[in-house]
Amino acid sequence: MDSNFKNIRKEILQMIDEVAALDAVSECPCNELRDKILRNRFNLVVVGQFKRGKTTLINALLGTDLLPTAVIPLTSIVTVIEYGRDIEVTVFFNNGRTERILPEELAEYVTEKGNPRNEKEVAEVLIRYPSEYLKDGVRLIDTPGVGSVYQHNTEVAYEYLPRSDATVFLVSVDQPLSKAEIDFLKDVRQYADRIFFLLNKADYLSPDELEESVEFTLFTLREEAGFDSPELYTVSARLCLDGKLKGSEELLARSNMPLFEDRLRRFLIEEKGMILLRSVSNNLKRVVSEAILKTELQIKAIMAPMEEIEAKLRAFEDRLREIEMEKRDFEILLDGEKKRILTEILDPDLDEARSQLREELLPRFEEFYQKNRGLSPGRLRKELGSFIGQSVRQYYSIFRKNEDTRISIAFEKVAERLQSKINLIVDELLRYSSELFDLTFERFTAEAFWRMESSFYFKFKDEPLMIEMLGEALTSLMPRFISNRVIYKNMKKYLLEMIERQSGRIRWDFVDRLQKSQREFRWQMMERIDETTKGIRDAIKKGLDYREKGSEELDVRQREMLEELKKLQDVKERISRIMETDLQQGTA
Ligand SMILES: Nc1nc2c(ncn2[C@@H]2O[C@H](COP(=O)(O)OP(=O)(O)OP(=O)(O)O)[C@@H](O)[C@H]2O)c(=O)[nH]1
Ligand SMILES: [Mg+2]
Repeated sequence: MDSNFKNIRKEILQMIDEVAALDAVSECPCNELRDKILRNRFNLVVVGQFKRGKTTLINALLGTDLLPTAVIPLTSIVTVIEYGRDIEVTVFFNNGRTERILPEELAEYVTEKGNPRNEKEVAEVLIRYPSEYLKDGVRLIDTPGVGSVYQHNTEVAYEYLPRSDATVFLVSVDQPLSKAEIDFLKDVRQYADRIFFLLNKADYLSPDELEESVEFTLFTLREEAGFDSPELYTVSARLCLDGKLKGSEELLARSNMPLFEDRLRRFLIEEKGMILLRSVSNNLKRVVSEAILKTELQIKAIMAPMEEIEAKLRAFEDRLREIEMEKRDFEILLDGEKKRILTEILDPDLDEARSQLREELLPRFEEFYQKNRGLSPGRLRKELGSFIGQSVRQYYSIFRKNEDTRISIAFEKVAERLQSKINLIVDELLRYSSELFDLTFERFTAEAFWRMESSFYFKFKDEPLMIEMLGEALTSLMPRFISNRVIYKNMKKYLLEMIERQSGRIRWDFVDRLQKSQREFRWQMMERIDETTKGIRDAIKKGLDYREKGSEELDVRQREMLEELKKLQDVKERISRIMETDLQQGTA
């Protein structure tokens, strides 16, 4: 089945190359379509409470002891593994710095033991690894345990889930689902159609016990977490890894993993992958149809009576003036949508964050003061200052990560919707021109297709959050001899101010980024219309230019164009055929 996907993918890439080589086709959309296929990744996120075997599962899928696993809560940092020709491990730090390390050094960065409470300020680790498993673009994401001792670990799972193509949620046979797990699952129920449940460590139980465990887990998932039809597999990640390391088919079979691996690949590569190929083909067909129309226009401009062409050109220009108005409407709409994201998502979220932070932090601040009130004034001031800096920073950096996901998803939705509008305008323009010149242009709706890398999320995701530290000015302004009570009061005021000020900064930062995204998107959309207009104009003008040339040259050109037209029509037929057979919905 996989090879089916590979073949279709290859064939589409081949057609893109053919199309790109043709005169009538502009190169840019072809490059974009090619990139879309080549750069595609299937993100597989592994989540679950600590010690359920997440890291072991990833090692098992890869068939190697790459990632460190242990009996104590271990993974503290998100680790992303994707295909690379050679092993290459890169650490991304919170402040934007990156560092290449050796695979043996991984534990020093991604584990709680090697990097307690993330004192090294690691944001994420990326491993490139030469595994067949990853070759088709599967990207594995290991996360720290949900509901673990460190709150931020849970948040990480929330951040990655909306972006995943498939999520594996690990449960273990020896422990019933905990409250933390159930709470988490309730929250992510909306992604149910891409969550697979693994009941891991099946090797602990006898077949009878296992059956009981499956029933109980399914019952909990349905009744308590609210999953209507959870897809559950019992496996042993460890047996699978052992089996693969030792080359033992028997262990592998006992691990029960092949069944799940099969299902996962089918889901990722076939369902997700086919959707992508379908969308690319559809868009390629549109590119080709446009090129056909332009070529026909050129031929027409050579053959038709001059007065007729001129009259039609005038009508075309009139139509363009109407399009100018549609462009303005589009801009107003886009601006309104941006404002809506600000007022309906960002501002309420910030309000909530501020009040939550106050509620959480004030009692902790009070407690911290009580514990340290015996210190000298100078020390106390310093301790309180770093307490404030640390807790405010930690809270807001998590907030910002989550908000990033929320806002980027909202923006992408808007972009997708508005892009369909632009497609309609472009199609309408093409249809109008073809009718005007008595040509046929097939109407079809290609779905929205915006360049991934220009989306909000990808552009801004990893910028570090700047938190202003306790200003020198503030501390030095305080008189030297001052009671601890007064310091406490001043610092409390300072804490409240920090909460406000950081929220303001974050807001400013989001607004700025939204504006940039809006501009970028607007520019791309306008360009799309302008390119179409220019394409039509140029085609007619080229045709007219040829009329001035000698009849011999004209003949040659005409023949060339007819040949090109034939090639275009041929590719178009091939695309249609693939879309109607291999890519047809349901056959994937
Ligand atoms: N018996 C048995 N033990 C397993 C299995 N899978 C994992 N383990 C063990 O469970 C322990 C935890 O495994 P990890 O893979 O580190 O678990 P994790 O979910 O990544 O843990 P954190 O990173 O701390 O959240 C290790 O001692 C593993 O060897 C399994 O299928 N069977
Ligand atoms: Mg782990």
